Amino acid sequence: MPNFDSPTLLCDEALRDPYPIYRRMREKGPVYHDHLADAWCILDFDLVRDVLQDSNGFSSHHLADRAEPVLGARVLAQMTGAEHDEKKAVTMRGIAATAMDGYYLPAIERVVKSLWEEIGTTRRTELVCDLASPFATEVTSALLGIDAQWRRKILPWNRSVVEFITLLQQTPDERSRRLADAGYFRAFSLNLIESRRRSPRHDLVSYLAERGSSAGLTDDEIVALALNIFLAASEPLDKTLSYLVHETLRTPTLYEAVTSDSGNIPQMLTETLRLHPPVQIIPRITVGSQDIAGTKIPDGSTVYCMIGAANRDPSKFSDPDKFILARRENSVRKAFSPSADHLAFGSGLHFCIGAMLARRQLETAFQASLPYLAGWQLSKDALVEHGLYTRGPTELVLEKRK
Ligand code: 2IO
Repeated sequence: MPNFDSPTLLCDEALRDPYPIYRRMREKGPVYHDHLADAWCILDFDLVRDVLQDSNGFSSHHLADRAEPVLGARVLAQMTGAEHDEKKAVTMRGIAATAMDGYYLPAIERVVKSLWEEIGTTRRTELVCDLASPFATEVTSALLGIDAQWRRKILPWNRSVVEFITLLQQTPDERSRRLADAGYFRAFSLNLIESRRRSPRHDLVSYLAERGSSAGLTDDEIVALALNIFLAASEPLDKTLSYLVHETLRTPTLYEAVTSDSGNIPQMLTETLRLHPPVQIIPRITVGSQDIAGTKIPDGSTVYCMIGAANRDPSKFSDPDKFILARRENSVRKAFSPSADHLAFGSGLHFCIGAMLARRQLETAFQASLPYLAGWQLSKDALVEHGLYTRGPTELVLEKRK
């Protein structure tokens, strides 16, 4: 019988601010069974990392129900063994060939500058809407090769895909609307793949259309991958840029540190990702019964790796809720690799393949924003955050300095 005083992820409070709930869960032990969500929440840093590194005992086959209905085929996060390695390798080569080439980063810089020029014509701005979201959409579309004229059309489709995959509850009506939207998005992508195969350009869809099949990717899998990359690359990007700006403007010493020495920017990003990981939950399913820190979890159970809780584990990070620029326990050197001291990019076999790309995109965008930030300050109650599976600012209001 569930106890209704027990902390649960299925409540509005968790969407507004999950951190007090994580603390209450942690008080009950490092593994907490959320009855309402029917999931075992793992809260400690070391345990989360252990689970993510054991892809035999903790599988990601839940994506067959959570992602495949909208993506239309299996994605890398569902694969293992030689198939996984081969298809991941071609995808990573595609990302490198498209984004690490001397054209992409300057293009990002232009996008960010032109958004700030537009913002500069006003006295007040809501930065999620005016900067972070259009930035995320534009740079992700540019990577994949989706022309500007389509962006407005695909955004609601992408929203539906994101919601289908990340919302812990949905009504049958919402579910069918999202499935329909996803169908339009897949049809659009298939069309894009076929047209890029006929006349390739310098973008990731062209790359995968041309070389994907030699790594065993079917067209349906390339479509799934394109949708996966669109959501996985754009959804966390606007959130992290908004947090970077918010942390910088609310602490003058941080602003000083990043403007006087751009060498501090990677550290700024590293600590932002620890304190505000945009992906808060990484689910897994137990294969066979599993023992985690003395708690026995039955076969086939849902386990939630709670990234936001692990990244603020007090036994790992001193003063864990505080932003500390040069944290010794959060090394910038390892921050974008599988041995990172934070878990914002996951860990193990399915460690984020876009970590390096994210680093470059965000460092470029943040650096280009710094000269403009001088003219702005946070308004009162500037920041509104929302979300649990993916979480970030939904409002960040700035006003011109007098
Ligand atoms: C989208 C959830 C934003 C991924 C999923 C099918 C796979 C995978 C993740 C991240 C972030 C998104 N899961 N990226 O958690 O590709």
